[in-house]
Amino acid sequence: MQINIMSTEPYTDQNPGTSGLRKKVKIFQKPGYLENFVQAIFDSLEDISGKTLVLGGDGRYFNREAIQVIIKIAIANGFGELIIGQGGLLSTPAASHIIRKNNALGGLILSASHNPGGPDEDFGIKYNVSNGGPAPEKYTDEFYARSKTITRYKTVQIENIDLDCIGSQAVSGVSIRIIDPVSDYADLMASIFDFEVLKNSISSGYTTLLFDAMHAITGPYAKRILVDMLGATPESVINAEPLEDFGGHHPDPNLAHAHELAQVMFSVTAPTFGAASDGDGDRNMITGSHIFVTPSDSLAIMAANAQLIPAYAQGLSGVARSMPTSQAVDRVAARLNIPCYETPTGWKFFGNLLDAGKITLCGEESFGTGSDHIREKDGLWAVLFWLNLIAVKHQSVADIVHEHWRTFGRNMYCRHDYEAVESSIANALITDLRNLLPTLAGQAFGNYIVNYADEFSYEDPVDGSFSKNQGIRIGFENGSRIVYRLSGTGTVGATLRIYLEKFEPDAALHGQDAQVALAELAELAERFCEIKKRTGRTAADVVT
Ligand code: VG1
Ligand code: CO
Repeated sequence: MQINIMSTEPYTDQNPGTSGLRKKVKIFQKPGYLENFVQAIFDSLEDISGKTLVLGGDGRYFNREAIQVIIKIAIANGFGELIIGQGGLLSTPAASHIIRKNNALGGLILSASHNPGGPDEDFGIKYNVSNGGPAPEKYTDEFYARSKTITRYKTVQIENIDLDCIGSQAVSGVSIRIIDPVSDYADLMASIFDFEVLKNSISSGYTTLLFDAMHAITGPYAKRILVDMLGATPESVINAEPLEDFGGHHPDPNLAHAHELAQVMFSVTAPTFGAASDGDGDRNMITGSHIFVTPSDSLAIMAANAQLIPAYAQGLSGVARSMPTSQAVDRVAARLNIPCYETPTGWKFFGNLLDAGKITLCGEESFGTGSDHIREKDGLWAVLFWLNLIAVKHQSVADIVHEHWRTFGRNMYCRHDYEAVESSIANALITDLRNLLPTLAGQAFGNYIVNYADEFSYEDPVDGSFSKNQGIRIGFENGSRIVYRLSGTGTVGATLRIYLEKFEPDAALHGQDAQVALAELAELAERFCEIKKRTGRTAADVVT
């Protein structure tokens, strides 16, 4: 095999964020940009000779081209086997499962998740390690360091691989397997949930459902599992065909972007259950007839009811949530007498806890929930979890949520995002907040007395690794919190996220609109950071 050593110039901006390297497609198309990053990853891995690499993406614009480039670099770097989803497609959770199932060294997942796709939109690439989870920081730091000094990459000159034809072939001595992207994942789901109960609940008409795949990766998965295997009507899955530009939309499962679903769920024709997933299939939004379940509540409800699901009938070893996620799940953990871990934002921080068996379920406020079945968050898994709960509890989504609040109290919660803020403004805002922190403790603001004001850092209880500057948090004596973070997944300027949380024990007040309940906290949040004043904006771009 003839390996070509190509000389290249390093780029200085290949620092992976919360979930891999995300940039505009145009940046990925710069000469050597993709090649450098992939080679930097391979250079950082210890021994790849003869090992297996899993490869696939969410089907967005540039997915197929990127896969052909990566195949050639992977062959030149000595991998023994490449496993690729047909059409270059693999959802993030399916990729995680396939890495684990095949004892692969790792995988490259091509996605910018919920960011829009198309020639002028976003692309992304993420390396997952052998446990199937996102590369921890010690890896990503190395990828970045290597990318800054790289002077050459290796490739081979071969014909493009036919990505559409399932089967194996040997190319330059490397086995290339094109697999069905759905089958293994569907089998895994059938091993976790009670598919018989689900089928009955759907065929009897007790559960009617609507799943919005948002023209992203979950279409084929949802059709196979919900329609073919569980018997839902074909109309139950909408926007099911993956498109390179997601039909021009943000494949972001929230009430703002999944508006087609939201409209139906709050209408007279609403089915009992509605859900949506994101670009790469790891996020989920759960709704019922006339009710939206916040992701933080969803995690807590799953934890409280997990024993009703076959795979979790033994109970949970523990749970975890990212720091800005509401403390609703903490209350469940306390009741169940199991540990609850608080990690920085990003799924990579759950991997060690899952591997060590310290937790069974985990989640984030950003529409992400998952379990120890893989090492990524998993959108369809969450959908099936809820469908399974509805079927065995024989309760509506609204009843399940309201009963949960009555039992545990309600953590009123919402997040305000200010997108594409000029970086200099965002950085100054964070610096000023940092300086304000030491002055806040003990101060009273109306009914809110500051209990602590600090910057979150995390020591991994398994390997002792330490992550600092993971978000600014201001906690009050009544348990309320304001959290500020800059996003690590955006591609334009900076995105400021403000997370607001207030605990409401009084059942008579559980029906309140969260925005109303959190209005005073929102004002305090503005008073501390002055995002509106600094940017001249009058409101957040997205409220979830
Ligand atoms: C966001 C979310 C975070 C999530 C990450 C990746 O990160 O807040 O909870 O893990 O996206 O999700 P950030 O740094 O922008 O806040 V995904 O579905 O975009 O891979
Ligand atoms: Co995603």
